[in-house]
Amino acid sequence: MRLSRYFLPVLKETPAEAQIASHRLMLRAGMIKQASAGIYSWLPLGFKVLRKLENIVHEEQVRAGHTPMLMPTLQSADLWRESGRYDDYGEEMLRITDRQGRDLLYGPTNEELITDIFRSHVGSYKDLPLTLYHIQWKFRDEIRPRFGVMRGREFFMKDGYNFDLTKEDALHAYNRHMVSYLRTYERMGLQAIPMRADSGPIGGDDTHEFLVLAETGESEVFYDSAITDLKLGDRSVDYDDWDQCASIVKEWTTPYARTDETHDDAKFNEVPEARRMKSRGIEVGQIFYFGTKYSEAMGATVQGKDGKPVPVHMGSHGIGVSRLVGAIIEASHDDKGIIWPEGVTPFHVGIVNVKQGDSEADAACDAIYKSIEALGLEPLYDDTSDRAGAKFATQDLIGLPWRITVGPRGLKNGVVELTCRRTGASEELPPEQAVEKIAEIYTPHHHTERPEPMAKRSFHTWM
Ligand code: 5CA
Repeated sequence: MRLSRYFLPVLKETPAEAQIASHRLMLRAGMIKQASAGIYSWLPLGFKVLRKLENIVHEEQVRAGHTPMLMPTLQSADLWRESGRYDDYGEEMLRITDRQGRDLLYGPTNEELITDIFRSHVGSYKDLPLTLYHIQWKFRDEIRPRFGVMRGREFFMKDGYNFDLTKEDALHAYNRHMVSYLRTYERMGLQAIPMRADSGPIGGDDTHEFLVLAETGESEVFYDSAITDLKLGDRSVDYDDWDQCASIVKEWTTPYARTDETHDDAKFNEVPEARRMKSRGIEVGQIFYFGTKYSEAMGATVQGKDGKPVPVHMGSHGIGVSRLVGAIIEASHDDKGIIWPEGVTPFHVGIVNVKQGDSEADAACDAIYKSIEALGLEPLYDDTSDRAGAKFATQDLIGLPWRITVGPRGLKNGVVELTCRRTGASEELPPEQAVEKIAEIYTPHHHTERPEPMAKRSFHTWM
């Protein structure tokens, strides 16, 4: 992409309404614009990151054996009356009446709708296990929307629902979700710690939240620092292997890690003092096992092995996709701007022409641009007539992990400059070698967060 043809409305001033870094930086980098309280337009740069995260979520869900679909944003109130949640959900639910006087609502989650689909089409234990999910906009009329996309009213969420014959089967589904979530967050360059949590309006006893540690997080968290050493890395996971999934879950759930809702001082004090950590965290996902709560209320039964109808065991599992954009920035930025992890960056490399209009510099930039595109990577070429200083500031603000700087002085010596956004380290090298380095950096074997071969990482690999 050439910047002169893109839409990147960066702001010089820090917007007064933004209290935390990610909100400030998303506004300044031209990623989002507030449409009304807690509701945002996703401008091209923000939209690109959102789509990248969505794609990673899809790939990891499909890898775990879960099936994508799409349910609508508007739901019939009648379904929610069946489960009893129409009245229970309270003021957070946005209720709408259509011209026929029918009660609708903008879905805050989809347990009822998916259970209705299930009971209409699935009748036998032979059709189980089944896990269906979608990634769709949700609406919760939060009393205090704040921190930009972090606590929005309209937000983008992956929600998945497992249907199983027995509790044991459903607990395997729970474990499978936990493992697939660990992998998902790692690919995004994040560490998200599963913590025993409270189930709230979703219901059920077994639930974990996934928290990214950050000063600005809304939850208070208590954990054994040993858990921060755990990494899934590139170990291969067989999602049908109950024992393997259970042992990974055990590894992550043995060290103490809880939110303030379930914190237990006595248990926490058993952790050696030097490893006892108290911090704040951003909740980027939550998994639930709630047994037959919805299937009993809504008559979702299957014919069991003995021919008798049995209510299915269910769980639901959510990832806050739009919130993750903010969470990644909270975890990865400096005073100059965002620093994208390579797995989610909107463009792979920035090209800065310090002397636009200089025929040699222009030609060198064009050549680099074309060779990077030929690698299947996306460069963002700043071909505007801005001063070099302004171009660098924009690059630092929008946080592409790598920058190639091209100018007449370097070109006289046959070199360009390759700069790493995270460390600030620069090296001078011939243009072809800079391109080779970029190719090498984005080759999958370098990055455990990106286990898929490059050719398979196009937009629709999960379909
Ligand atoms: N039905 C279950 C699982 S699908 C459910 O709704 N879970 S949840 O309430 O925990 O939401 C899932 C994830 O959505 C949360 O972990 C959080 O990351 C994200 N989320 C929830 N509320 C908001 C909000 N107001 N703004 C942005 N993201 C949110």
